[in-house]
Amino acid sequence: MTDTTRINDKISLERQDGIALVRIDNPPVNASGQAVRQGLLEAVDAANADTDVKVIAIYAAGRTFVAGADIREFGKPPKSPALPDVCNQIEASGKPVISVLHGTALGGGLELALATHARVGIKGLRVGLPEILLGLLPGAGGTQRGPRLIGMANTLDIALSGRQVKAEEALSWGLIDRIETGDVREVALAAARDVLAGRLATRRTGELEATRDEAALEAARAMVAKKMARIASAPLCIEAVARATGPLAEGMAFERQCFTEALKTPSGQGMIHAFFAERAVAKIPEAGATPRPVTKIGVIGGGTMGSGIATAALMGGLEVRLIEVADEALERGRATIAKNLDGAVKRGKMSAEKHDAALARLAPSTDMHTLADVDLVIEAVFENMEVKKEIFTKLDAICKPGAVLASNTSYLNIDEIARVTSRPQDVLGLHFFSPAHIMRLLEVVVAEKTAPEVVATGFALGKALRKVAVRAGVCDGFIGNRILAHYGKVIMYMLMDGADPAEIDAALEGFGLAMGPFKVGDLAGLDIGWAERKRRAPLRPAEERYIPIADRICEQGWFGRKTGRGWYLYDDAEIRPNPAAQAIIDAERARAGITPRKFTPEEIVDRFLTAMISESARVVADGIAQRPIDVDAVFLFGYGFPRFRGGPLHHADQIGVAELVARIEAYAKEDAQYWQVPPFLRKLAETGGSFAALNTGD
Ligand code: T1G
Repeated sequence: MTDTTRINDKISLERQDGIALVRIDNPPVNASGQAVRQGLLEAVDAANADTDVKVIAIYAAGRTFVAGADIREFGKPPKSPALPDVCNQIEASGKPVISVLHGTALGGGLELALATHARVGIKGLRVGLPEILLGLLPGAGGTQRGPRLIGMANTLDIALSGRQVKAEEALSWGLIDRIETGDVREVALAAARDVLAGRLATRRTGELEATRDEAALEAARAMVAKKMARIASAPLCIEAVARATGPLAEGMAFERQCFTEALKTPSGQGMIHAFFAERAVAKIPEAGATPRPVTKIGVIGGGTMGSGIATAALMGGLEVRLIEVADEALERGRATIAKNLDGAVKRGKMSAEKHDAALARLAPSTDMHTLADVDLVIEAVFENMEVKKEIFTKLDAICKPGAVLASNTSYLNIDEIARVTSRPQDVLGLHFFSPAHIMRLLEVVVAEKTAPEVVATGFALGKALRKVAVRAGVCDGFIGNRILAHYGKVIMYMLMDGADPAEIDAALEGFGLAMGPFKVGDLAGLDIGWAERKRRAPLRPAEERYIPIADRICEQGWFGRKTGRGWYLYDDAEIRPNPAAQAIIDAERARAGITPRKFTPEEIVDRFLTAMISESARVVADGIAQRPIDVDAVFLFGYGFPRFRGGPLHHADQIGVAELVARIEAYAKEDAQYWQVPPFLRKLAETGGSFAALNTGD
């Protein structure tokens, strides 16, 4: 006989044949929010109080077991019961409590499972302690029960990497006790019966002894010092794990103290913000529109970008028609794609069979008419408006009705391109970032007449290619490159005034950038920026301070890595500053009558960030980016902005809007043309506002 009680709207309790089934149902990922925690306690208490119940099994509905604490509760006043207390009370249950895990049992979800007396995994399960990816550490017993069950080394492995462990590996460690297949509830019933029949052993994890593993602790400390120095929670995590050999209650108290401390650190705040930024950007006005189906695409241009985009599309399971003007260029493109796919296999991003299947979906051609049946085309030729207009005119005649026509242009006006077609509603920008099969950012540029379902199609394509798609309006450079063009000037001003390339790179890498701007320029090719500066020259205000140093470097034919020299020399093992470039810098300073002055790393960072933030504020004010968090996502996923800083506008709130206004006003005394306080920023300062408050839906 079965009877089911709804404990609350997230938890139900079903009882039959001496078994109590506790079901969690909190879409989308069964995060352990307050109602889940409260309901779990009440359900387990009720089961313990029921003399007919002999064993309790906890499982979850939907696509996954509990995927963690509810991150949306962080930073808000804590709501009891706290998850560690729920775990402790479940573990203390007088009757055996088991858990059945499916999907991704992560963070607080795995900690909840560790507090049960046995764990059954459903095939395909992955488990982990990804709190480190949020700049935190496990805060509900993971650092205490983990070492007791799987040892300190394995606990440190997953708690410091944040990686997801497949069920088979978890089974080999003893993290789960068996792997089953089938319906979660049926598996829970069967496992509960096995407990009653003595076929599934149960024990309280907290009663096990943890063994101190000094070698693992020392190795972790060394790794963290070398590779995770900016993540404040990492050393705290190690010290919490080290406490696991003591009494559980003391270890849990210490872990809680470390967790609370980590939650307050800038890196904790930054990485939580980055987590939400990656998801918030999908909230667009066109989200309700139905995307058009895309299974076959055309890519025009087999150069670096075109072949990168084609690679990403093939890895995303699409058929790709690669178009080039001549056989030789086509073959180069095809070869680049094959090399990219080989690299993906080497990096473990793709299996060998998927590699072969992807390559089989590639159809190179020099005939644009082969695009007649594709669902979407991405034009990725060089940045010349006339060439693009010519291509879109042809596409308009060749492609089927409803085909989406996209340009990968980095700067150019999509409205102007759309106007040459009879179908402007089907035209948008899909701006990928190089290398396009690796960088996750995709700017979806919405032109004046772009139809909502075409925007939705761009976002759906982004999801299929595992990109972080960000909605952008039409302007020169959209979001990222417009802001880059602005702060790129301040980098040149500092260069002209006395800061050398290596000093600027070192200062910004010290702030956390993956790579300094001069190294980035050498990597991408200085000729790209040179062409851009030439294109923009007619638009440049006469009174704008212009620094010709980079032009002089390019005039020597020094384009960076691809020519063996640029700002740096690449002709031997280590990269070193190019003395000839320094000579040009010195000559240009002398020619301008400038006596070079010293810049401290702090001043370099302050000027760089203030410039980046001020243009970011303009981009939000102009509606080119929907919200500040969209600008954060662009720089986190497309420009190597450090994740532990959360993004330029999250970081702006850490600096303080009023302080930023004061800095711009101070700098304006040197150059009032460049340094102007954006009205949007001044208003924010005057009203005591913050960028965070503008992230509606965050
Ligand atoms: N809390 C709140 N919302 C969450 C969430 C969470 N933990 N995880 C996901 N979401 C939302 C997400 O914002 C999105 O919402 C929707 O669910 C689908 O997510 C005490 C303190 C589970 C692998 O770090 O890794 O436990 O945008 O698009 O690609 O020690 O979500 O649709 O409105 O990512 O299928 C630890 C984080 C928390 C796991 C699913 N757990 N989540 O990926 O879907 S800290 C995590 C993920 C913690 C304890 C500590 C992924 C996923 P919306 P999605 P997905």
